[in-house]
Amino acid sequence: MQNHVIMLADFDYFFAQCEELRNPTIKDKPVVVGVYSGRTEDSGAVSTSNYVARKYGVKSGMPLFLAKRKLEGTDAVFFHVDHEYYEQISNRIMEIFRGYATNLEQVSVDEAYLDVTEQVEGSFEKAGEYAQKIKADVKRQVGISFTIGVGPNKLIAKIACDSQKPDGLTIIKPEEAEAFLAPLPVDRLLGVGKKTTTRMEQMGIKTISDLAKYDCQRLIEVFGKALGIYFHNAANAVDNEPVQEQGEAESISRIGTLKQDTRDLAFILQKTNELTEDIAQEVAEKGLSFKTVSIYMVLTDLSSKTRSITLEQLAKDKETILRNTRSLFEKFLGESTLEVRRVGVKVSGFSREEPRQKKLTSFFQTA
Ligand code: TTP
Ligand code: CA
Repeated sequence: MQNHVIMLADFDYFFAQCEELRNPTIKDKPVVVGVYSGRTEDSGAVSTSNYVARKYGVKSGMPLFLAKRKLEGTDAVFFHVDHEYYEQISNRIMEIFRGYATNLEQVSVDEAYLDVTEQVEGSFEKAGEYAQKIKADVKRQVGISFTIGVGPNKLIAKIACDSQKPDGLTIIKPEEAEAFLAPLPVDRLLGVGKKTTTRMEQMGIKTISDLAKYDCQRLIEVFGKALGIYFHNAANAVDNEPVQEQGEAESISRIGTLKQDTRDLAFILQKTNELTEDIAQEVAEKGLSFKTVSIYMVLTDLSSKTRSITLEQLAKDKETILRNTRSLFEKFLGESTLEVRRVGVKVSGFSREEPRQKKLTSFFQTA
């Protein structure tokens, strides 16, 4: 049987690199892209930063004021996130990738798997050259650099990719896969978070090699059948998930910060109505119908809550979103005594009438 040759491409410091692309003079300066909450000039969080800024200790998720403090005295440049622009760049690169792969699976705005088995005739030697060719082509046409991991399946390609960034290329041949994984900590595997890591530690499992040797039956007892088998296979470098085009975006959402914390329904609805305008427009552009309307709020104690309503039949109009958002907020305010700080609206459960169009829409993906 022929080897599969799978690549994962992950764009380097993506949002910040996009900003460098349209402002070439900032390339050697620390560059920070932030989500500004709009309250005070500096409130918000770092979305990402270039590697120059990272040297000063700037990290994704860090409060912006802290990033500013770390970069004090430098000629750092700060930007507001511009998802639309990053998506345009991303779409151009994905289109180029399509020409190089039999199957392309875009997993986020800056990551995609390419099945290139046929193109390189199952050869990992050829895969190295082929990866360089794709990198050079995208660099020439779009001007963006990225990192590629190559492996016999998606699992190995992903971990290979993470092992050397930026502008990296790491190739793991099938016969090297187990040894490559063996010394790594278990949390490098997709699906092994903090809780699972702790649980595994209690069982004496620290590295992927420990996990690979662990009794599979016992893993099933602890984690359930599906997860137990997944952990066992993954640790043994076994992954048969095909590279396949993903379906629709699962939801369309918008989120915003209120000018002040409040429990006033009219005040909240004023904001959510604005958000709904945007959502309704995107729903119409994409020719979608939705089955579920949800609200999202961050309260004064910074806890977040969501509430959803499933419609009796598919809808596509703005009024349905407005009406259900209103009734969800009315109900929520009746249940909670806290003031509301941020609000969001989301529609999901799509079906489509018109041909698909590619666009990534994130799930309440602001900080
Ligand atoms: P990542 O691929 O995690 O990070 P990156 O591309 O900035 O850096 P690199 O891959 O070189 O390590 O995330 C992709 C984009 O997603 C990133 O450019 C900005 C966005 N993002 C956030 O908005 N918040 C976050 O906390 C993270 C991790 C990423
Ligand atoms: Ca990236």
